[in-house]
Amino acid sequence: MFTLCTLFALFLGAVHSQFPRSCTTTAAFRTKTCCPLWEDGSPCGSLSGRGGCKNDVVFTSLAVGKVRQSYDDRLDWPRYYFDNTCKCFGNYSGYNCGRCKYGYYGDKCDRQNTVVRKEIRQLSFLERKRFFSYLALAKVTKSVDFVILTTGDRHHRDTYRFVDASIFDVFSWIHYYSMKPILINGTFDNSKNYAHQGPAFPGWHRLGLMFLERQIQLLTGDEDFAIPYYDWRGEKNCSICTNEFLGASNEQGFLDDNSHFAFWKSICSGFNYADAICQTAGDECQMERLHRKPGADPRVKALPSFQDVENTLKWKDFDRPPYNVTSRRSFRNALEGFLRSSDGMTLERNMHNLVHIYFGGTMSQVPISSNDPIFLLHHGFIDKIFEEWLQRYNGTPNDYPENDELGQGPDECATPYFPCYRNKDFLCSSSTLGYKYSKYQGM
Ligand code: KOJ
Ligand code: ZN
Repeated sequence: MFTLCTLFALFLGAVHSQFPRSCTTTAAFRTKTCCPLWEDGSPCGSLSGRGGCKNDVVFTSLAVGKVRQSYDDRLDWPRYYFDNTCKCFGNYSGYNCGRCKYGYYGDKCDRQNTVVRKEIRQLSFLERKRFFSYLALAKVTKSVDFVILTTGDRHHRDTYRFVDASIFDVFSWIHYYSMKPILINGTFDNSKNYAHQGPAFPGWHRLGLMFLERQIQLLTGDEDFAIPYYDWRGEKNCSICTNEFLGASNEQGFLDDNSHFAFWKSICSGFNYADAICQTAGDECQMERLHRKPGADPRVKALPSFQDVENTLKWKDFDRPPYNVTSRRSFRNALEGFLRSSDGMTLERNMHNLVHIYFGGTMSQVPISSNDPIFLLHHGFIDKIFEEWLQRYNGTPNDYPENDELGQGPDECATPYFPCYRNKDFLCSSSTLGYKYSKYQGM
């Protein structure tokens, strides 16, 4: 075993590449340019009118004009790495304008499709099997488009390495990377991150699901693939934690050997090193199996109720000052689960956060929670509630507030997705992004 692992590690060590794989060359970093050639041989497919290489990525006021020694590579995303990126025209999208905007398909990106995300218990036997097969494929298929970052010491850029990961693991890593403590002037701030605890939370996670959904559509050629959701309202216990669905757990809290994800390993396990990034990436031998202990945490008496969801939806303001975990009467903070939804005043664990804690194990640890596929189903339902709010109050990008959370400004790029998607742009009907939700239990 030792020899196999060592060999594997040496093999991966030879891979030198970063984010969009084709933008990880020395030349790309030196020129801070990520404008890869499209099929027609021109950067961003400019010869075919798909897009152009532009220096106009939005960036935060915080960074302007300041020379910073030891600062976070994700601030002003993606400026630390790239100033010039592809700006795509019409329905074209992607890091080289070779893809279509969400919701569009075809060579010319002129075909629309709206996929339907269903409650997992609404899927037919065949649809469910297909979902598990697709996930299995995404877990073992190396991402052609993207590579991930690992570092030994974030203060030293020469320890930054970009390695291969599977499509599912790229998705999982994005969540991990977004919530690493933020490095400012050489010290780490543990209290903030780019995906949680602020107005970016609903949209950031919406984009995460869209990203993986599209990657799986491209991988399988199945344009109708949609991630299912789990409506946990009023559940006495987790009824999908069986081997037919998301897997039962054994005595130690590992997933049952006969379940679909029994032998999946978490990328970035052992995440608790302060100033490195995902040191276990690429090292199969250091990665841990998925843990889950639904209902075992004494702090969680029950999954959120129908009434909890209704109460959350009654907060008309998308978010409110100070736009963090202490925001009162804020839909975002109630949904994220730092606020009691009935009074909008009491700060307590609820909704999204409570469900994470309910599952225990991998799901209850923010840096690695996205490794467990039940994360997709939980966040699918969180996104469905977000969508319900958008429809009830006619939410638009204008409802997204200016705020002080790093990387969470309305015009900042959701960090660390590539290319840039603005945080505020997810406050729109999901059907304009290419998907909608089935009705289930009255919602
Ligand atoms: C995991 C997460 C999250 C919150 C919790 C619990 O990913 O967002 O666990 O607080
Ligand atoms: Zn999260």
